[in-house]
Amino acid sequence: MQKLPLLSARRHIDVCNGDADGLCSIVQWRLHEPLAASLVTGLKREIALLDRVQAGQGDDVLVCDLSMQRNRQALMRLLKGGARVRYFDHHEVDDIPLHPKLEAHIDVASDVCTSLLMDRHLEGQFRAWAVVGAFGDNLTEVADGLATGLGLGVEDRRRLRTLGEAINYNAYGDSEQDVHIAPAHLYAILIRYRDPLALLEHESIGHELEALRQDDLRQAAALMPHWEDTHASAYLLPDAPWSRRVIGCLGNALANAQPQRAFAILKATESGGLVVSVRAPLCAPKGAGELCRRFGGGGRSGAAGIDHLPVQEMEKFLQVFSVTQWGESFSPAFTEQR
Ligand SMILES: [Mn+2]
Repeated sequence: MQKLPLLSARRHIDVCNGDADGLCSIVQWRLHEPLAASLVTGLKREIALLDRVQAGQGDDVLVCDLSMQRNRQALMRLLKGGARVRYFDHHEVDDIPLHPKLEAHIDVASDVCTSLLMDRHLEGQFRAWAVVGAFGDNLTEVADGLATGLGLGVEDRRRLRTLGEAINYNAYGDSEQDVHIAPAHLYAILIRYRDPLALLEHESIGHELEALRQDDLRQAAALMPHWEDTHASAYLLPDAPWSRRVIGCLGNALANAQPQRAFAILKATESGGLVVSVRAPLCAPKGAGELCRRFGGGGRSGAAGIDHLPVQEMEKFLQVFSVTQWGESFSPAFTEQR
């Protein structure tokens, strides 16, 4: 039977984090189901993106790599309005609503990311894109293993890694003025290619982003740690366009270079506070989320953050950071001291 062209009023709305994991999840889905869809995305820090979505009866909404916890109200509004929602994510969530119109693919294991959940759902159809997303989320080992399974050699694996890290880098900034290309515009380039290696061959964007990322990392490398001991280091960054961009990949770069060490990166903000990013040691990725939650932040066990730390809390934060037992829960002895 011949398929009729799709002329219904049904709208397709894709919503994702503007980092590599988010964008590469949507890319996989839209290569699989190439329908005209509108995209709602933003910078890394813009999490409550479902608030911006209007959809109702008969509409299809795809959500990728956005905390369900942080978008729950908007999700319930869309479901009640009659929209069908497919939700793929790997961020912690207290409970997933049961609703006939919600299809949730949530897995918070530390070795998965949203691109990998999409890859699982699509049974590896666009695995090279899943690999790019996973490299972007710093799941280097998993990504490298999957790429090897695709028969890719060391050079191609390195290319996919660089692309993932470059896309991820591009999502960090306070506003679109800080970043090289708005994530929505970057998506429009990515989706032209079924194979990310072909994108690298035909487009300059991957190489441009990587060159800028290296420039910003060089600026950061010139800084001395604000505090360090044998197992952890804390850096204090000024508020500048380069530091607003580099804050995401600097943690990964430091963690990859010294997998035994925990890192805290504190950056001054325009409003006079600090934004904090914490990495547990790569080889014992536990404790970061717990530490950040004590200061009003959140995140996963291996990587977490605090959106706003008052300057007067900095010393207290550094003190708790310095006594954190990485790889296990906080020691009872320390809990009693508080
Ligand atoms: Mn992610």
